[in-house]
Amino acid sequence: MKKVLGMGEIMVQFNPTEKGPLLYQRMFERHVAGSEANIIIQMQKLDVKTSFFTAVGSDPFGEIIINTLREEGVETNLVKIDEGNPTGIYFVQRSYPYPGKTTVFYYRENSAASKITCDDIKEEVFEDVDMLIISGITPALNESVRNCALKIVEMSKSRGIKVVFDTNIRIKLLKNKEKALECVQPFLEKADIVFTGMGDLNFLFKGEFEDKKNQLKELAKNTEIMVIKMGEKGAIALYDGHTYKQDSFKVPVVDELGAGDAFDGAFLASILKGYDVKTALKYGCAAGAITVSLKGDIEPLPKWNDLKLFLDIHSS
Ligand code: KDG
Repeated sequence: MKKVLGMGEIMVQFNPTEKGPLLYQRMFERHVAGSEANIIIQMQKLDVKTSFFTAVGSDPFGEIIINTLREEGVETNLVKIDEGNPTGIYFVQRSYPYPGKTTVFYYRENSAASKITCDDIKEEVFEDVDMLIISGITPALNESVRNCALKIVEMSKSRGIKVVFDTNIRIKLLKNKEKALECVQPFLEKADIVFTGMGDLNFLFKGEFEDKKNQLKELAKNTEIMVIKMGEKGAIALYDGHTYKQDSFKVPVVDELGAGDAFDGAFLASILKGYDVKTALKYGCAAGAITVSLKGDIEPLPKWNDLKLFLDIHSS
């Protein structure tokens, strides 16, 4: 088995000890997170060899990110340390104004990761890689990162590397539907595996669920597997002319951030392990449920034993 490569921004996350308005929060826990990194770390925890391509600032937050990747076993030789720009950070507001929902406040403009350009892509990026993970957050950062992300996707495809894309629309970065569609379209067209969520589907397309699904299928013509995550309603996967469905596992929600990434990572690791799509959906939903029940995106990510234990208890 070769490596799975992730590309995107990794930030330091400040997550309040209490739920409620950020305005009144005084105590914060420090975590590390970023959609693609969450997916990669979930895969690494499920015994997949991984590596990450990004940039961090030459500051303590950058050091924390590199240390975290190393502790989790992710290769860091493609993490550039940018002397001139800082590491991005963000704050989280949990369960307010809507119970169970999380809001983010970014401080990532001009961050080291947002300054990545096509010149940073060297042949060593693709060495020994057989799958690339990228999400809609990365091309939404700015034009230069978008071009770099597209180039990595194209270079991956020409080297036979499978491309995985999660639409991951962040309204704070992409504002309106037109911008979001323009941003994700070229990636959807090229991806071998596509993940999306109901929120993204509702934001991007009009009509009933079936219409939205068909519009997505129309854009993602070359996709082998398409997965739609539906939160409390579970998830479906479209593969080889069939639709597979998995119900969600009911758990108390502490922090929903990162659950979709946990899902992607566990689904992909299951497929790489040789499980069928139905089983991969089950592991994906279980990983998502485990992740929403704790704070932080990375810390709750389960290993195989945790997933099996969770599923044993749920089915008993
Ligand atoms: O998927 C969770 C991530 O979105 C979040 O933790 C941070 O990567 C992040 C972002 O850009 O919002």
